[in-house]
Amino acid sequence: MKRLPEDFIFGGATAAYQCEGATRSYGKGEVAWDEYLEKEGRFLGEPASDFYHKYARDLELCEQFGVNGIRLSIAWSRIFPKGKGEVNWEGVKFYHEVLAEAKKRGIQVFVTLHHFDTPKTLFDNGDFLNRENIDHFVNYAKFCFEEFPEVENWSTFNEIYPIATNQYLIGNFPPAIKNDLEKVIYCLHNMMYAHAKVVNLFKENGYNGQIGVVHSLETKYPASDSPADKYAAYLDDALSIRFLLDLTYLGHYSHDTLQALDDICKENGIEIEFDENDFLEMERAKDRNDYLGINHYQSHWVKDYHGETSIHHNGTGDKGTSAYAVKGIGERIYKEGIERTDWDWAIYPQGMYDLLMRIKRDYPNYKAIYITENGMGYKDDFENGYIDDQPRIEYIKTYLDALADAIEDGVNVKGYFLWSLMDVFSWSNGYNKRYGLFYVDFEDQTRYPKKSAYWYQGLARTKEIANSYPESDAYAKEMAEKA
Ligand code: BGP
Repeated sequence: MKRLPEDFIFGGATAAYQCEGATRSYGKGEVAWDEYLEKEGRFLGEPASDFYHKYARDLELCEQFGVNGIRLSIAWSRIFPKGKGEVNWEGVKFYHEVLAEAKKRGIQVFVTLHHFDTPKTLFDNGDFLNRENIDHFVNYAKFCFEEFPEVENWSTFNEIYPIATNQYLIGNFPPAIKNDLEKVIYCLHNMMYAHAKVVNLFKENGYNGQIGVVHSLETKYPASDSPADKYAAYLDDALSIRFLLDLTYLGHYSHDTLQALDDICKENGIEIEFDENDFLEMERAKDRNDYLGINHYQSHWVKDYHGETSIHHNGTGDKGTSAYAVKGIGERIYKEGIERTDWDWAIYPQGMYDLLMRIKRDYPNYKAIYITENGMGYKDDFENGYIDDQPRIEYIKTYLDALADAIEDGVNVKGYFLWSLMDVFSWSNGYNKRYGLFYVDFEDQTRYPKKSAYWYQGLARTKEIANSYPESDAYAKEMAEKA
């Protein structure tokens, strides 16, 4: 049986908009999602998991189930309703209270400054495509560093690549622009520049704690051994992974990344120019990242593709409906023999191992890694208060096995945060895609531990990655008796 280190964090992850609710109360300013979801008419960010009122219960459950770390984000517009200027002190007070409660229960907190929720006034003014907003983000970060010295771990952004592609390529996030690769590239670059500015500010002002960034890194493999497919996987990887890691850890684009970018741009008729001064800032930040947060759920197999961009996002859980082909990059195909979730996410733990080993090899100045998200979206069945989510347990177990192998092979991984701690609202899927250890009844906001919560408790207690523990066996027995 594989083991994880004694001081490992067995955490749970959340994000403000996905759990807090109270989207338009207690002085919170608007975000683009409020209006966007209302117009779409499928679901809203209300009530989410009502963390605004239920945080004490969620943190109590953490303590009870051995979850010794929580990832949460501060909603920028709860602090600065308009993104800048006037402060909403009620929002500030709320986060102080959450942090105090976590401390009381011995739970380490990792705070993300931006998790898909730029205040609407700044979003409508171009979000990170508008360089003025970089300064507003830096000022917001500075305010937080000074106001919340009790935070020990800060992440600047959550998932820069999905922000750029969901907003400007796939179009399933506001402002719902499709197929604009030029915007994608400038968004990635500008957000990485903003990250570097915040890291430099943090270190130069000597604030308390650690700082890092959370990247979504999904491993890419060629669909076949053909040179064309290999090149397609290489291009997909270059834009989605290497672009970000180069800027994080080298402070500039490597020759190979630039070359790949050039190929992608040529085929799409785009011309890109970066301000050389940006790289001075990034070079200063490259050795100052205390950790890298990795969100990793799946891997992709990529095939040569030169047709027009054609994407269908599976936001319903109708298995087999996803399609993803980007002109001049490649087409992500369904690889035979690889199991997928109802949302078509490929379950392939080897992808996590390969990714971790590659970071150790290519970016040896990384200091520590946390898996800041991993987990399985599932349509949980609720039977008399019991939730048998065995497939989720198996998913987590196989990924943790791969993680333990990478640690064994020398990668410094310090913790794992399951997405999600409790069921939360999903941006493009609403409320039927559940991830939590704790089932949330979204009508009355009661929490029910799932079988996976008892399994996780055994894991956190023993640090051994087993198929079952006395806790989960007892739950299964009780469930069978009640059936
Ligand atoms: C990550 C985000 C999370 C969360 C998760 C699951 O990309 O950081 O906020 O939503 O993915 O995604 P989904 O809800 O689309 O299944």
